Amino acid sequence: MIEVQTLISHTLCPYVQRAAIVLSEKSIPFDRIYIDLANKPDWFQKASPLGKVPLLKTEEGHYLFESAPIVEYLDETQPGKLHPEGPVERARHRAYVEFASQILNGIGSLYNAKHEQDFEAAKEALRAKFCHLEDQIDLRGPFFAGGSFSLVDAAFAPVFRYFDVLDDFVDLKVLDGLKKTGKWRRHLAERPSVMAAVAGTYQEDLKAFLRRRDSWLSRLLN
Ligand SMILES: N[C@@H](CCC(=O)N[C@@H](CS)C(=O)NCC(=O)O)C(=O)O
Repeated sequence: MIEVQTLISHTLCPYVQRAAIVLSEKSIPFDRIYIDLANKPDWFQKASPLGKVPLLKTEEGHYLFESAPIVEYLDETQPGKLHPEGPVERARHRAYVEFASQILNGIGSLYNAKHEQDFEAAKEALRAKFCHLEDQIDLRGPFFAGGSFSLVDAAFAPVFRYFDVLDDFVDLKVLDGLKKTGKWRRHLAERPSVMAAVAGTYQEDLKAFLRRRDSWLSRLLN
């Protein structure tokens, strides 16, 4: 029997979403196993040397860890390239995938900030990163690099998903006036692979997670 690939997941993890989006973009059937990160099973600890999701169990039973190598593995082994051909453009795309990770760290600083001053500083740092990003987005759209979906899109869709939830509660102004970013964000939100990357309970689950942070943002959500 041919095994399908398995994505070892957590319901809220943006890095897991990257892999789920790429699997869907490439129409690869896959199973998901959800891990309680507060209570990691032994098999997971053994398979994941950094103790993190995502993990991808390949059809041959190999465990791959870290979202960037996982999505590159999928891109190299399955038809429909999501990385550009040229080495310079490819390096630039890899850099913007890392940029998305740094923005995710910034979102973490925002929702963990205990005091207003740290919260405001995290907001400003995020705003500066998005202002830089705005200038990097291809004018033609609808994706980061123009007409075709890339791994950079898979990395940023989960970033924007945070703002879709936060916008209901707080006027962060982090993305205000960034026209290309706004268009790109709206387009990604409607992409079937992006919509399918999380469960229907994502919004409520994220809100509950943010409320439990006991942070400045938690108070704004309550
Ligand atoms: N650099 C990693 C980051 C993955 C990551 O931070 N995963 C988080 C969940 S979103 C995790 O598993 N954390 C382990 C823990 O909370 O114990 C990647 O790109 O895959």
